[in-house]
Amino acid sequence: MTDVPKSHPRYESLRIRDAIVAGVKRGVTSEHGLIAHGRGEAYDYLLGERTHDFAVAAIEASARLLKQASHPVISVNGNVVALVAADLVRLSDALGAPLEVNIFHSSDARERAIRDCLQEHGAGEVLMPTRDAELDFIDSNRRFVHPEGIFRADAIFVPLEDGDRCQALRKMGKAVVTVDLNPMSRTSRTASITIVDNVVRALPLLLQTLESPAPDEPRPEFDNLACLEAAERAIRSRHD
Ligand code: PTJ
Repeated sequence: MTDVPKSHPRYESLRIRDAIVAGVKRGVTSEHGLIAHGRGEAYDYLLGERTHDFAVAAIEASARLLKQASHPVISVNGNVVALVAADLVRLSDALGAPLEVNIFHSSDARERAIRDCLQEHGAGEVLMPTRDAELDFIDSNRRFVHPEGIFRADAIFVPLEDGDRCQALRKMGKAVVTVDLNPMSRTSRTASITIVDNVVRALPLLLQTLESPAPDEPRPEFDNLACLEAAERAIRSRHD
């Protein structure tokens, strides 16, 4: 960031904005991604720009679900690669889960740029969309997937998902873990687990949770709708 001092009260938020803008300039993030980011910023502001207890509970449940999955896959789009590419590669290593490019705003060039960016951050093979496997229940470009990735997955980690694909994946019987700052979005309400937090805070915490020993005592069953209600209360009260 060229001209904003670290002492600026909005420094962190401005730093993240710079990362998204750099993603657009580099060809990994779509211009629409800037608008999606702005929406996320608004919710983050209302949530006090911090990780709440309901997000920590969702992160713990996500770590358990992803660890227990027999074929977990990490689905990657242009926004998350601009913001947390290195963490996505670490997550893929920690889970032994492939990274798969699957974007909403269709573009072959952007798909390749996303793959290259992940590989610059240390990823090995990155699965790409193919014409060999198609998801059911969805008409958009996102139905084209890799036969060894999302198509075969029993659990998919897909931060900043769109509602249509989330619904399609759930209808196909797959577990979906998402990160979405909007607890009212269709994705949030359809996913198996929604982490209502900024992806830049949630990913390091998810990694930390995966790397820590699992607690001995049994954990209570995770209730996604209760978690979303807690997030809405936090937004409305601003001091939860
Ligand atoms: O690279 P592509 O083509 O796949 O496009 C990616 C975006 C994110 C642009 C695309 O999937 C899209 O349009 O998403 P939506 O439907 O606008 O949804 C984005 C959701 O993510 C919204 O509910 C935002 O509040 C939320 N969001 C935005 N930024 C963040 C976020 N949630 C967590 N962390 C963020 N940094």
